[in-house]
Order: sequence, then C-alpha cells, then structure tokens
Amino acid sequence: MLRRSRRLRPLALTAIALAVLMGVNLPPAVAYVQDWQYQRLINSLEYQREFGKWDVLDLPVDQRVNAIHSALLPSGKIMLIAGSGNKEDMFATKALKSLLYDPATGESRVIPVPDDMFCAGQTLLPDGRLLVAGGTARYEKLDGAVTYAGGAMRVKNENPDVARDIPAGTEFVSPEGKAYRTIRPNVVPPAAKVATRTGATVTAAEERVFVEAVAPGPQGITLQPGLQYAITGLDADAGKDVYGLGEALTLDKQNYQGTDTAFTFDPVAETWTRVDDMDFARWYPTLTPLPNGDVLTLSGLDNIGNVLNGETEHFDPRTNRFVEDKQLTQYFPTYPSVFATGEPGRLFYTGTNSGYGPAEAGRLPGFWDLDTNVITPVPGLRDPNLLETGGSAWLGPVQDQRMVVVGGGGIGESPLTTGRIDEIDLDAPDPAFRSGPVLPDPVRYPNLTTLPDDSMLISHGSRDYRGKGDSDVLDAHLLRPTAEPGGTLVEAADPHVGRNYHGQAVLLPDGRVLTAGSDPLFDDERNTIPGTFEQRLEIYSPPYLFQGGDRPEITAAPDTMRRGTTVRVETPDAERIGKVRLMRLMSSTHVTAVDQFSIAVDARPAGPGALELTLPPDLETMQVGNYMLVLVDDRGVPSVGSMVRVP
Ligand SMILES: [Cu+2]
Repeated sequence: MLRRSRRLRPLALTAIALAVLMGVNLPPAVAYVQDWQYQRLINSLEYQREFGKWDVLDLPVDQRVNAIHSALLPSGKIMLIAGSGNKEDMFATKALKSLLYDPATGESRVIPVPDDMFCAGQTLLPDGRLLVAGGTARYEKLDGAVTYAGGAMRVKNENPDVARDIPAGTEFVSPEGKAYRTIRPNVVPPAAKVATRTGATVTAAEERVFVEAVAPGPQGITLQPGLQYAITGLDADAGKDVYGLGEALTLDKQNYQGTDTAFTFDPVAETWTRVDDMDFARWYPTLTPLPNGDVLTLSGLDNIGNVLNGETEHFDPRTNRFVEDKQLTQYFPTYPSVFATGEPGRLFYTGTNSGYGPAEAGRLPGFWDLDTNVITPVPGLRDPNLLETGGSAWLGPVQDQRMVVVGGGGIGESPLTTGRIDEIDLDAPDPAFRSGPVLPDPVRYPNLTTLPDDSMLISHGSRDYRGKGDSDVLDAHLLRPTAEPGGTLVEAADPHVGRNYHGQAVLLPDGRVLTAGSDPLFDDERNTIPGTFEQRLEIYSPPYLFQGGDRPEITAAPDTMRRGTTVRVETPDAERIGKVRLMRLMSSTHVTAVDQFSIAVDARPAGPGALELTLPPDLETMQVGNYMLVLVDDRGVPSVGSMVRVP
C-alpha cells in the first residue's frame, strides 16, 4: 500500500492543527493521532476490501521458535522448522526444534527434530510426508575466529571386503606427528574389486571428511597436501587398508558445513523418521519435485563447507533412497530456483538463488535438459547480476507457463538491490524475459505466494543484505496475471512485522497466507546492536475475504483425483463458480519455494448443487502430489480448500 506517510499526509496536517490548538507537546501528539487514524483506516471494511488485512499472532512464549522453513501439510497444519535456528548455543546443546501449528484452531506443539535441519531443503512427497534433506553439521567460523586449523581429509579404504566406520573423534596423525580429528561420524565403503583374467584389481574407496587439529593455533597448520595420515588405534593390518590423505589444513575462515542426513515428517503420526542418507552433505540445497513425484536434490555446501560441484541426487519416495545421478552435473549456487516445466525432461532455472557461490558460475537463467545435461540460457532479464536473494514463481496457473523473477540483490553483502519483476513465457517459440512492473522499493528476500484467485502476494524483504541499516520493506503488493508482461501490480495492506533473511510465507487452506521468520544482522540503523530473530507469525487475509456475502462452499469432493478423469464435486454454489484451481501444498525457505504452483481445472455444472471437473491428462500439468481443491466464485472469492491427492 502507500507508505504511511503518503497516505496519511492530510490526516497528519489535521493532527498538527489540533495539537497546536490544544497546546500539547507536538511530536508525540502527532504520532498518537496519526497512529489512531492509521489504525482506524486499516481496520475499516472499505480499506480491507481493497487491500486486505494483516494480523500478528503472538504464540505463548514456550511455543515461539526461530522458523527457518515452513510447509503446509495434508492435515492442514503448518510445519515450521527451526533446528538450531541460527543460534550456535542451541546447536551446541542440541536444542533442535520444530513447531506444528494448526491455523484452524490456533493451537501449536513443539516437536524436537533429530538432527539440525537449520538450512536444509524440503518438499512434500506424494504420500503426504514432508521430506527434509541436509542441514547444519557445523556453524561457520569467520576469519580470525578459527582457533583449531581445519580442512579436508580424504579417508581411503583399500579393503574390498569391509566398510570402515569413522566415528566422530577419529584421530589422524601425520608423519611428523601432527594430530587431527573428525567431528561427524562417517563410513568409508569397501574398495571396488574388479575381476581380471590374471586376478583382480582393487580401487580404494574414498570419503572426504572434515578434520580439525587437536592442538590449537599455528602449530596445527599443515600446508602440504597429499601427506598420508595414520588412524590412531588401528592395528598394523587394518592401518594398511585405511588411512587419510590430507589436504591443506589451515586457520582460514571455515564455512557452514552440511549434513547428509534426511528425514520425513508423517502428518498423521506427527513424528520424524530418518530415511536414507544422501551421498553428499548439503547445506542450502534445493529440493525440486518432479512431475512423477520423485525429487531432485541440488546444490548446497558440502561437509567441508564448499559449494557442491554439480553433484545431483534423485530421491525415490517409494524406496526412500537417494541415488546420485551422474549424468546431471550442472553447477548451481546454493538454493537455486529450479522448477519442473510443462515439457517432459526439461527444468527451468530462473537464476535466483540464496547464499553461496562465485559470481561467474551457475548464474545464468535457462532451460536444463535432463537428457543431455545441457543448460540453454535465456536472454532479456533486467539486472541479471542481481539474482541472489530474489524470488521466482509461476504467474497464474502452471498451464500458462508464465514465470516471474522478483527482486534480488548483488552477490554476498553487495548493497545493490532491484525491484524488477520480469516475466518469461516458457511456451513461447523463443523464450525470453520481458520487462514487467517494478516494485516501488528495491528488495531482497521477497516472499511470493500464489493465491487461489491467481494473484500473487509479494510481501516483505529488505532493501539491503539481511535488513542492514534498518532496511526492512514493510510493504506488500498483489501481482495480477493480466496480459501485460509480468502482470499488473496493485497495492496491498502493509505487514506490521518486517521479514528479511530466513523469512517464509505459505498459503493456508482457508485462503490466507502465513508468514514467519526473519533474521536481521542488526536491530538498529547504525548496525551496532546484534539482530534479534523474529519469532512472531503474521497472517495476511487477502481482499477476497472482505467482499461480503457467503464464500463458495465444497460440501463433498473426492480426496483422490486422477489425471484425465472427470470427477463430481458437490457445492451449493455451482452456478456462480468462476474458476477451479488445484493449489499444490507448498513449502518455503530462504526465498525458495520451487514446489509452489496451481493447476487450472475445467468445470461445468452437473445438475443442481454439483460441478463436474475434467482433470488435465498430462503428467507435466497434473503432477503427482498433494493439493487443495479450491472453487473460486465469479467475484474472485475462494472456497476453503479441500485436500486432494493426485497419485
Ligand atoms: Cu540459512
């Protein structure tokens, strides 16, 4: 909406005049009257019909968590994952949390998580479980803060018959007697043995693990790579088979390190279960669901703290296993926005991402062909150097194949930020970005949420990196998918709570939007007071909830819908339904929400009190997964969503 100052200018003048007349202390009086008038304005029905309304939720103190990840579950509840919540003391004491929040009742429950899922990847699986992969193995240590030299040790196993456990604390000793130890448990698989005509060749297996020096300070530094390290406590025979080859071990800055563990949350039992480990540790990975329900696991920082070099894993929800796809080796910065498209075997990378990676690699938006592993770049995007911490989402239903890129900034702590909204039609003969509207404030970390009436809520974010300089953008807009490139931008009510880094937004079954999390570096304009994690939730009620009259209602609908079939849905509002949408249950973290989309469904009246829906026949549209069926009336007012599974 209009900045408070702009919209309230006439009101403020009245307030000043009144205060002068009454002879009171001017600034507080103006502020008081302004605030009173502002509250009266935003709580008026006329205002809410046009701009919607934000409500801050204050959960009980013991229910407040540092939400990093949000996901809507088929139970209608929201899973908010904190893990250690970017608090190193919580990490150290293993105070690792998630919060299950029920927006229908307002009730919530803290559920401990079994490993630190802080900055993992997540998406909902076809059977309704939430998959969470990766997370934090170790917090970063900045330049000057590293007291124990560290780096990578390649642990070799030449024995083809047995795997070797490398427990946390395993000690490696160099020829000159310097000792290093591991901090996470590892397993080195058996060596590979291939029979030949004359016998067999054995190729040693290798696991690259992080070690740090036992001795503090410079005496722990070993710059020479390739030294062979013996493992303390092994007998001579075993020691021949298993040993370390050290890389440079230094006091340089140490990045956050990822875990290779993965878990699912069962929305019925409401419990976390460990599944197969990934082949690679990942911190800041993207989990892109594929139309058949499988999940691609992309990018992230590995167990040493380096961005993965394109290693891509495929998760099969039937076997609960990750398998590396050695054909797919594209390098992406962390949290890349990679989406399944309407064409089989073709993904689209918008270029937005969040976190880590050099300027020159994996930054160009383009189509990724999974058969050839080739990325074909697309032209036309404004501010192509400002894609970090930007948002990407489908504009309108997924059949339209219109994608928008919103906001973003330069790499790392660059002060550059953009408010551009550019659109690309992926179905066009020569797809290229076209310039759309521009947000009044340039913004990093904008939350994009697709609503059932096809408009998109663009909310929050900050002008500068992690809200620096008190730069939160307390602003929201609705982007409507008109024929204009990038749609038409209209104002929405201002949120009360700022959200920058580590913020999220998810669509709720009742058509509202829940927002959570924010992790500013500083709390003040001068960047002197360390930032406080924002634990309040805030819910947006879009204008369609203030149009008066009854919302359309679904009285009966199947809970399973198959591609290409017709189904009957009972509703007393059949005659006034304007459109029908299947809204994919979404998850959100670090401006990344690649599993969010809606499907337009053809509907026609089927006798009194019923609609007949014709479901899209193709897998790329009607993707396997969990959705909400929403009926939207001819005024744009949606029903409450009815949970549907597409098998
Ligand atoms: Cu993070």
